[in-house]
Amino acid sequence: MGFSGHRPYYAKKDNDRRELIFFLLLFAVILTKFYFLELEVSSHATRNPASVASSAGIVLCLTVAVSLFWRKVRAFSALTVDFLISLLAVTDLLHLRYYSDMFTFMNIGLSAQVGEIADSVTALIHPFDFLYFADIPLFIFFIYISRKFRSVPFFKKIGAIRFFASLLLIVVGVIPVVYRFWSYEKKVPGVLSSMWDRTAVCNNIGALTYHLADAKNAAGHTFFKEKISDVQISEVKNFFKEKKSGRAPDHLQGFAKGKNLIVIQVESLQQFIVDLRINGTEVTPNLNRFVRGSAYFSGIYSQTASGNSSDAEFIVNTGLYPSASGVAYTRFAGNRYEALPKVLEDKGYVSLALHGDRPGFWNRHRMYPSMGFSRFISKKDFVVDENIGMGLSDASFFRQSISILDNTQKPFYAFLITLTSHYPYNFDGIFKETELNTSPFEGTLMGNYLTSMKYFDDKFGSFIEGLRKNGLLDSSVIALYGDHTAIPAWDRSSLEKLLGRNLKNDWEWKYLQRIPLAIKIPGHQALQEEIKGPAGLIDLPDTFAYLMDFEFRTGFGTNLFENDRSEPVIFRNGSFITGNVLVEPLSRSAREMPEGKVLDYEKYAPMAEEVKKRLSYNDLILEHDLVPFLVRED
Ligand code: GP9
Ligand code: MN
Repeated sequence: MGFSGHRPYYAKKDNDRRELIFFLLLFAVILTKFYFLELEVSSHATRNPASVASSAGIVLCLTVAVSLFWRKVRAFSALTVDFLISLLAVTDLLHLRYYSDMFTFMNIGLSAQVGEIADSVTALIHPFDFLYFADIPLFIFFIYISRKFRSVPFFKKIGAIRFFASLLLIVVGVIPVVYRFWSYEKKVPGVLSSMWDRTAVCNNIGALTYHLADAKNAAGHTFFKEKISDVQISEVKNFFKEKKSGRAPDHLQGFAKGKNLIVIQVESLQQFIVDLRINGTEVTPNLNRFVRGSAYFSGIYSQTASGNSSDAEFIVNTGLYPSASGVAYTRFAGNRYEALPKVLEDKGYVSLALHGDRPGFWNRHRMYPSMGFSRFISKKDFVVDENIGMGLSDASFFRQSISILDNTQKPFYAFLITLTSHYPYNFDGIFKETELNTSPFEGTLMGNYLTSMKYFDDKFGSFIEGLRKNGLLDSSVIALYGDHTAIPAWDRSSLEKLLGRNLKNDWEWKYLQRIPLAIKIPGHQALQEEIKGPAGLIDLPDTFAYLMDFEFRTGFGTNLFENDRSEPVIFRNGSFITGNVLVEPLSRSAREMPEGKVLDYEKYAPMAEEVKKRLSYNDLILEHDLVPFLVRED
């Protein structure tokens, strides 16, 4: 009697072990790949235990799930999963090298930009990167050898015990993932939906958990989109068709036609800084001088939402409001816009954006081409001869920008975004170069902020001098504004102390949340006056269109030079300012600013409806990529 027909006990045991070894190896190999990837994201990757557990949880769920597949396709499925996930890791590597950013499913479909990286793959890929796929032939060899020398199949049928044990393992894997999502969101609310810095997210929660969060966002936005009817599209279209522009001084209409446009977005520049003195010293003498030589708008309120700097950029360039949820720059980079750079390029301008941070921060490398910028000069392109805080110092940024602008074809639209005066305002390099007696605020957030502003001002002064020397000062419209507020609510008391004002109430606080806006019109001296009416950055594109004589068809704003402006300043949460009244429809409140006198809400209810309607149009435009329909002639 031979052994045929009977599977010997030791062979069965052996077989169990081989399959177990296969999946254990697969688990370990995938985790190792992402371990090395995370080292490329940051050489001092955080490796918080909760993040490591979450990565392990994801790989556990994947390997266990694939180990339940039908025996005959199990090997193929496992190796396909391994291949795809290795491809994801290598795609990340290439994105990191090209854009200093992680790959995101949100940007799939931005074909022009995918092409950009595809063209450079050979230059970006390193021989060692192929190691990410090296396990696959080894696994195939392992299975082949085992099959050759054993009579029993490598992969087994799934019995009940194994099935339930696997389900249990999947539950065990899911727990740390859910925990990491929850704990990170708790620490940094909104971070996983806004994804403002994907590499930072990756460094905090691990590359795999980042990808899971990113895939969840992409799926949410793709599959849970409400349908839009033709009637709705025509309604939005009519809104823009019927948008009336009020009367504005004739002598300014088209006054700056053909001039260059230089827009400077200053990080965290809040309005109270203008003309501020501390211990007898002017904090921003250069800015103050610039303001005196410009049309100065002192009633501009920040309209940004969770996109901070990127929302300010978005508002100024597109004339649209920020996204109702998530961030426009990361959610809607695939949309088509009639934004300032595109409109000006169509008029023969060259448009360029300059910023001293990594190109992937806030998804700028994707969003700028979508808005029509033909060049983006980022930290990758500047000579990084001085780094302060998040990136290139403002000193170096402004210095290099002068010669870049000098060498740029005219006319141009240059959009400059400063960086050094970023929260928490205490980067070393600032203090080395800047002297300001901030007593009694030394060493506090307020003291550091004032020093940061002085630092910015010194460098801005040199920039203006540089423009004067190369003749650009007299041939360019220069607009400067603060992107958003600087002093958080928890530090109200410092602002009260600095300004000697009581800011206890919300409307007083809101009144202080203004950001300055100054527009210098070359050759026009008559405008050196303060314009106090309430307005927002959203009004900038229409204002440039008026001054420089072009058409801007899809913005919600209106020309800031209009006489008797009565447009409400709309905030993303539906509240608005009209005249000196702050209206908050959610709490049905209307108060006079800054004193807080209670007014009859009902008087403002119709305007609240109008505001709601405009914000809903904005959402439709973003969600359904409507801009091309709005400008199409029927
Ligand atoms: C970084 C900077 C970020 O590029 O623009 O500013 P934030 O959005 O954090 O204010
Ligand atoms: Mn900012």
